[in-house]
Amino acid sequence: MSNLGRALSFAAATALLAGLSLSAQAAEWRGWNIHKPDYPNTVAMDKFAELLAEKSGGKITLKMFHSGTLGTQPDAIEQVRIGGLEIGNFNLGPIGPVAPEANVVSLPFIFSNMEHMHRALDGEAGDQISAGMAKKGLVALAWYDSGARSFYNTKQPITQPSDVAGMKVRVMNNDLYSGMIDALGGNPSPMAFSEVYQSLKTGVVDGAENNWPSYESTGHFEVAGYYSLSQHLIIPECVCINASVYDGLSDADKALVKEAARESATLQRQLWAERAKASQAKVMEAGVKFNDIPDKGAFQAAMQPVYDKYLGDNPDLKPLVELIQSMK
Ligand code: GTR
Repeated sequence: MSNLGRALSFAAATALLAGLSLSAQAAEWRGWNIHKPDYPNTVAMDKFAELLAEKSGGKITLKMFHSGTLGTQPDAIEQVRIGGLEIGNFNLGPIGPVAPEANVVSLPFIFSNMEHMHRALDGEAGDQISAGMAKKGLVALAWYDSGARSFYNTKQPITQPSDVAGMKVRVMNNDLYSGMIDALGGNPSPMAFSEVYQSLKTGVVDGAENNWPSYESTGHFEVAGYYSLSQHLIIPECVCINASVYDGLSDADKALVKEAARESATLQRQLWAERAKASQAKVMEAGVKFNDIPDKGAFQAAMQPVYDKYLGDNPDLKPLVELIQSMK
């Protein structure tokens, strides 16, 4: 090799090395979120991105893609698992089919209220759920609130299980939810979040179920005006990161990423509590016909087949179910 050739290949090697070490140091992550710009989760995920950049001195940046622009939730979960995306704010509902431990939160009425859910997640049950998710490629950095989900529909108030009989009800993609509607005598229709408005409007489905903020932010209240307070599911959400990306971080970076996610969760929970009230007030003002279901006993009793199926498929998870139930 000539001297010039040697000099050039040395320069090329140096540039390559510099490039490599730069890319090893600087991370540019992409994040998925299903909600619209002013939703509590959206504001909190933007805060997470801001905190990541701040705490890492610009070494870790996160570009958030809101409003589900990068695809449906089940697809995005898969993307974060395989590393096509680094970050997602996911509801644990659609994670359940991937990680059986996480599916425990999708057993109807497993939590009696939000405090019960928080206590469980902050303790041993939460550790088992996180471990189950990590095995499937998703590390939960922090938990967000998502309130309680109740039924709404285009036809009539729901006060007892037989009111759901014969109704076509949209559910998230998870067999437990289909089983739940079956157990009430309805026809479950698993469907992406983005399709629900049109389906309610055109009569493809008669009803769906969600918390106050999502019922309001999606405009579902405009086309399905009966909201019945069944509160059958209290499902937490995660700020999740791809497990290999997380495992590849230094201990210091792991700590700052977790800290940023947890700080964003504190903000999300505050905003959530405010939005839940505001959304309820907004839909009531718009004329939604609301009814409480003070005694939910008949709905709870009807859920036995859902528990039987889950425990039949996952006998090893019985202690986790019992642990959560014992914390009521
Ligand atoms: C919302 C939740 C979303 C999505 C949606 C749905 O409450 O925040 O992640 O799961 O419900 O019903 O699909």
